[in-house]
Amino acid sequence: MADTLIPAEEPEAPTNRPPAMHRLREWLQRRYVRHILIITVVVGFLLLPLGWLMLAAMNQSGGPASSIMEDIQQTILVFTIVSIPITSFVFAVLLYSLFGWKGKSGEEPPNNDNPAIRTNAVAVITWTAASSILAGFLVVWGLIELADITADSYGTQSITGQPRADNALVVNVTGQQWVWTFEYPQYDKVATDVLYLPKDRPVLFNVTSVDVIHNFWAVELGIKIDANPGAITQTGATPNKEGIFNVRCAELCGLHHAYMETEIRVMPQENFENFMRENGGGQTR
Ligand SMILES: [Cu+2]
Repeated sequence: MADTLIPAEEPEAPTNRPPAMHRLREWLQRRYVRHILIITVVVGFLLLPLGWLMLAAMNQSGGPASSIMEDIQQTILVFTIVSIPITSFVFAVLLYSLFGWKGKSGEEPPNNDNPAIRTNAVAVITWTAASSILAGFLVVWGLIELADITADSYGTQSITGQPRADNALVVNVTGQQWVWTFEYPQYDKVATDVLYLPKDRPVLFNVTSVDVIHNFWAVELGIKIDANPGAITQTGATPNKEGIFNVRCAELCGLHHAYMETEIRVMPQENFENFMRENGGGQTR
């Protein structure tokens, strides 16, 4: 009779097996389990500075310069930290499989007659609950921050697109290949190629383009919105820090897209008024 192929089977759990907690403790005492857990902790600690490193890189230009960007950075930090235990565990299993789980040639594969861990109710419930709590926390965090950011950026305008706050500054932003122009309608339409903003005053941006699609990205203010030809898109922010920050184009728009950038200069309200007056724009409202 020809050999029939019999699929490899997991060892059956014995019917008189000890309680789940006991088996779990036994499982945790196995050498490879302990090694993987130790590598997880070591890799975790090595990854821990990553969140701060990322923020340090983002803050090289002196940001965040608005509550929106503060929220975004906090979210990046929290998501990085929450993902570290999972990342380190995956890396630990990978590293152990590559370097620790090797036999010498000619060695028999280890004979494992214990039931697989996936048949252990305590272990299954623990890891399902842990990942659900982590994922649930991130969803709730994300939704709360999103609501905050939306309120801070769009809270500067009413449903009809008018500035909501009485003292809101309106800036008309125009993108074209490959420069940005900023017009201040409340100041006799002064126009500049650097974005001048007063500190602590809500700003409403009316964004458009005269040629192709660009994207107005005020990096340290944490806002980014498409600049479409023939349409006006709106966003807003309240700069809360004086200094020089960056505007970039975030939509591939042709040959010099990478150079389509300029500065944001956030200054005290008084200096802003003086600057506008010197450039021919007495406040008209
Ligand atoms: Cu562009």
